[in-house]
Amino acid sequence: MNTAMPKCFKKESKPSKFCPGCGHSIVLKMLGQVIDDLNIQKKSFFSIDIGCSLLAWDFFDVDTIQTHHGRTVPVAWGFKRANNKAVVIAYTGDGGGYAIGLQNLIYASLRQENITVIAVNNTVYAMTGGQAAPTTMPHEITDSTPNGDFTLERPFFGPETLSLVAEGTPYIARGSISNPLILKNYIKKAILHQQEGKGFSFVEALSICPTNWKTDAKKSFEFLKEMEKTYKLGELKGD
Ligand SMILES: Cc1ncc(C[n+]2csc(CCOP(=O)(O)OP(=O)(O)O)c2C)c(N)n1
Ligand code: SF4
Ligand SMILES: [Mg+2]
Repeated sequence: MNTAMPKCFKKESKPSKFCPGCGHSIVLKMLGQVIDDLNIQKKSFFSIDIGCSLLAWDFFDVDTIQTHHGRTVPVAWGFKRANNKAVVIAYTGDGGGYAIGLQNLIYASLRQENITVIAVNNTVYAMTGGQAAPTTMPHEITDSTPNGDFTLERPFFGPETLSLVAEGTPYIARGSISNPLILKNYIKKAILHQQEGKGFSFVEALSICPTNWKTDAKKSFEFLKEMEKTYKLGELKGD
C-alpha cells in the first residue's frame, strides 16, 4: 500500500488534530490519493460538514468550504450547478448525513445531482462527545445511551436507502477503513462516475472513533468487525 502523504495535501507540516487512531485520517488519506491519481487537485472542490470531518480543512491543498452541520450536500450541489467542470466532493459524518442532513441526501439522489458524497459512519456523534446517531448499533453504549437502551433495533442503512430512492444511474458503495485499498477504489469509482457525468455517487466508509468508543486499537477494530456484520460491505449500484 502507498503510505506516502498525498501530493494534494498541504506541504507545510501541521500537527494532526484528529485523535490518535481516528478513522477519518484513513478515509481522507485514501481520498487524497484518489485526487492525486486522477490529477484533479486543481479542479476539485471539497465541501466539509461540521463534525470531526471539519478537521480535514487543514490538510487538503484544494478549494474547500466549511458548511453548517448537515448542509454539506446542498452546498456541494449548488457549487456544482454553478461550476459544472469542477469535481465536487461532499464529506460528512453519519450524524450530519443521516440525521439533520438526510433530506438533502435523499433529494441529491432523487435529482441525480452530479456530485460525490462520502459519509463516514462511526456510529456516534463524535465531535460533540459520542452521543447516539442514526447508525448506532443495537444496544451500543454511547454517551446518551449509557445502558445500551434507546438505540434502534434496526439502525439506519444509508447506502441501502439511497439505492432504493435514487433516480437514474447512481454509484453507491460501502467500504471500511479495515480495507483502505478497497475503500480507495470505491472513492475513485465514485469520482470517475461524476466526471463521466453519470450523476449522483455515494460512498459510506465504516470508521472507528477510539476516543468516544473508549476502546484501544484492538477493541476498536473488533467493534469495526461487528459493524461490518450489520453494515454489509460492497457496491450496491453502479458499473
Ligand atoms: C445545526 C447544528 N446542530 C447541531 C450542531 C452540533 N453538532 C456539531 S458536530 C455534531 C455531530 C457530528 O457527528 P457526525 O456528523 O456523525 O460527525 P463525527 O463527528 O462523528 O465525524 C453536532 C450535533 C451544530 N454544530 N449545528
Ligand atoms: S472524537 Fe472520534 S471521530 Fe473525532 S477525531 Fe477523535 S477519534 Fe476521530
Ligand atoms: Mg459520526
